[in-house]
Amino acid sequence: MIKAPGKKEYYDPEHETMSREKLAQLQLERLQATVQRVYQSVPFYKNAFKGRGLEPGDIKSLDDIRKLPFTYKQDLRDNYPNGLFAVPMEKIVRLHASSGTTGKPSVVGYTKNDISNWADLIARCLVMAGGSENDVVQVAYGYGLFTGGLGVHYGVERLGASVVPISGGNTSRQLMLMQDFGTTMLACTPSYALFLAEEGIAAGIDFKKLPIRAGVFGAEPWSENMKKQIESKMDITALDIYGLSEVMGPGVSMECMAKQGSHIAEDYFIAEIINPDTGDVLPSGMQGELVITTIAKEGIPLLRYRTRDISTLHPEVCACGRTHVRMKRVSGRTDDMLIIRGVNVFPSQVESVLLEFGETEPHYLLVVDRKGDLDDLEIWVELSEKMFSDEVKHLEALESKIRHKLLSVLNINVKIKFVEPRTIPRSEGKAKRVMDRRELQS
Ligand code: DLL
Repeated sequence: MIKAPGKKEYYDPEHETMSREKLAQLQLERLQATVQRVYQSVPFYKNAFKGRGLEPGDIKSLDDIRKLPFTYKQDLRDNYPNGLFAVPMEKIVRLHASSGTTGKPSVVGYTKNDISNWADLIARCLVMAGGSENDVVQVAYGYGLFTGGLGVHYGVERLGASVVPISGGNTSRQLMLMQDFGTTMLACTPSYALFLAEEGIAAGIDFKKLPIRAGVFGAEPWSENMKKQIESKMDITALDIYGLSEVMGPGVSMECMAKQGSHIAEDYFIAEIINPDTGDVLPSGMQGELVITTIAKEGIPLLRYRTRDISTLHPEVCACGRTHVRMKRVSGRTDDMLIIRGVNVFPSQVESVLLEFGETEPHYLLVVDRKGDLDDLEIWVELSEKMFSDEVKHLEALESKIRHKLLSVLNINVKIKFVEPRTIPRSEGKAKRVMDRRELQS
């Protein structure tokens, strides 16, 4: 199934390349309307406003957003399932829920307009990755309550490309269809993309000979080195797509071909970076927690949602011509951050170091224990078949190199344990990088 190549520069040039001045005006109008709406229809927000002595009319400029209360994941849970919805249930056409491992999930509801806007935003993202109606997009994100599968699906159709709704898993079938259907774009988590690439190579597939040329990968943090591995193994351009169910799902931001960060769809969302401890807004370029206000959502509009994701904002116009602010790749979550002997450690830092040497497999696990009163971090790293049968001396030297590099990056001593090929569990969705056994022991 071969389609002719076709290219569009922007999906929605008017909004994607709008002057910052016009964009600010649009944002203010949409923010004011959202504030009015939640004040009138969501008791949770009305109470929060009253508690602060705030009226919707007090939001006169974009800077006034700082007067608004934050919204936390816990607020969605406390109002489970639909207490924060701003419209009656008859207006809701779809429900999704976030992947919570404990307790109740946070539930999000979409109106017809929300679903349609989301499809437009994903179509925008696909065009950023060079997509057009001539593409065949294999959606290997999970379908279901998770927003990845269905979210991307409707965007592919909106663009007019062909969607292969295979969902996650069943790797050999993924590879078969990729070849038979002439997949040109792949959408899945980066860890699953890497797994597909490795399995494909092991099965003798030469990706260079396939039409696949781009990947839209997200839903979990990944490093630049991981990106390079996927790109070289699959012979594609790998781009980062970001989003979270509470705020919409995939498509909140998307990396363009200039690869200088991901553009946040600022006509739909207002982004801020704050100091997670004090809640103060930080100036552009400084790292902190990303906070998002939805300004065009009907089902469940959220004010200043605390994403817990750590990033940086860059407002300068991009080489691609888009004016929307770029966020740097998410380096981790404030709540995924491990504190080992008082030092902050993110799995993505470890990943970056491991992949830098290129001698181990990109499969690893951070195992945290408490020995006596001390935290102990051991990093399990998978060896390739070749390395596994290598000389002990070589392995010892590699172990020492990795340990020293990690000491300089993390500022703590860690142990490295090499494990046999294919022993670290693979995931078809979000990868699990940490095994924290500290609580289990105490
Ligand atoms: O993961 C939505 C999504 C689906 C995004 C497909 C991209 C592609 P949740 O399950 O609610 O929604 O998880 C949201 O995943 O707060 C981040 O911590 C993480 N995350 C999502 N995208 C990225 C990314 C979907 N590109 C949480 N880089 C977010 C790093 C990401 N982390």
